[in-house]
Amino acid sequence: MSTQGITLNRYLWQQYKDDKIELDLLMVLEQMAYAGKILAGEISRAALVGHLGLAGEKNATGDSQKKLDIYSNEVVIDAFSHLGLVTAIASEELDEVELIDCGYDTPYILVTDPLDGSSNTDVAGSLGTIFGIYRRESTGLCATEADALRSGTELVTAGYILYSTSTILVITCGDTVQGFTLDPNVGEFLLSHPDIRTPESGKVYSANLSYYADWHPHLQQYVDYLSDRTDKSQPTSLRYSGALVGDFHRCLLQGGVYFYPGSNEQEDGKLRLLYECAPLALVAELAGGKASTGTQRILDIQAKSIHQRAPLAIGSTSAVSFYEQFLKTGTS
Ligand code: P6P
Repeated sequence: MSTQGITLNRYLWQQYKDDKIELDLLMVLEQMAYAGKILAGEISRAALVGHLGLAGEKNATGDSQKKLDIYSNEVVIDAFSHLGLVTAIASEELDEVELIDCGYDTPYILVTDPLDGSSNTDVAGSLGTIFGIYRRESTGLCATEADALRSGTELVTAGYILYSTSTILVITCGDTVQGFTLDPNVGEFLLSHPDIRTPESGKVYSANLSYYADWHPHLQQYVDYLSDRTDKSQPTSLRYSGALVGDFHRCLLQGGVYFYPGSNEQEDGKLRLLYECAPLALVAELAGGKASTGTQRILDIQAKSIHQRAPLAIGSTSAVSFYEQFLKTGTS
């Protein structure tokens, strides 16, 4: 490894000196990276330490919780408790917004899916942590749920950690998107994907086609069009891992579109707006991509409840726009 590797801390310190990031936000991102390092190690050892399988509970949105879901949530909470920077957390694994550090001047709110892709935990599939940071608006000693019910346009920063063949931290920093790869030999995230830009189009589309029969007819026609593989300006290769973070990361770097639409059974789909769709939508847009429900920009949606769901189409601008057009008209 080159000794010239730029660590996350060195990168963020330079951004601070260039007035691109505030010092307290630097610390918040460092803490998220710290949680990611712990989770990367624990996920890779899960089978050896009894962390596979179900925990026997369901989370607030009815998903069966895996042992790693609960462990990941605890790691993230511990990383921010009593730090004096994050006053409350809205998490997929918590029924309500959890106050973790009351204080009149504790500035930030964390929204997070501590472990995205839980169906992959027992089969060594890719997993992720999704996070977004809002500046607190309330002024009392303790934050309120309203501090977390925001629109994505208010996010101060957002990103994700992908646990796969390597552990990659992607963050928004100002109006840029930066990627760092964990070097386990030194325990540091090193800058590996500077200034990420999403290609205008791409080969891959990512969706669970087993729900095809339950989708809007226009969406069925869209999938039929892609499956025909003759329009090379649109995605022609299907990739679906069961982990949004991994499937989105592919679209972010190589272009393409991930979509999880509403259906006859679930009108707003499965994904949660606050801690899955909005943080990734900020990453997508700052990298030159697009994120919508199919009819509305994700970042414009004001969250009304912390576990509110939203349909999602995210990735290359042209691919998402084509998806929106087909959903509206049923034709190319
Ligand atoms: P399905 C994981 O639970 C998740 O939230 C995303 O990471 C993933 O893309 C999707 O749900 C998988 O859902 O219905 O295809 O199993």
